[in-house]
Amino acid sequence: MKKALTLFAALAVSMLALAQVPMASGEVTKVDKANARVTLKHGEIKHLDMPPMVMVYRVRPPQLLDDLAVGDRVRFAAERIDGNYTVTALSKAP
Ligand SMILES: [Cu+2]
Repeated sequence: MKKALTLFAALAVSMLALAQVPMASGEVTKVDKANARVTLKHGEIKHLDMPPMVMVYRVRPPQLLDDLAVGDRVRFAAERIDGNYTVTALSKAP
């Protein structure tokens, strides 16, 4: 029971963290599954102080790259983790 509660608490915290990262818009210009990297042409990302640009992001988890192709328009959450710009959530834009 205690284990389940701890798991639930961890899940709630991670969902909260996810909810606090604003989603940005972008277009995929390169998918690098071997290195778990994606290149995105993105709009302004205020919480990271970024103007629109093309840049490479680390992807965690790498499975976010499954079914992703060059030219796809996406919504994504980017965070700075250990000094690396990292995509932590990603979905194709409708
Ligand atoms: Cu950028």
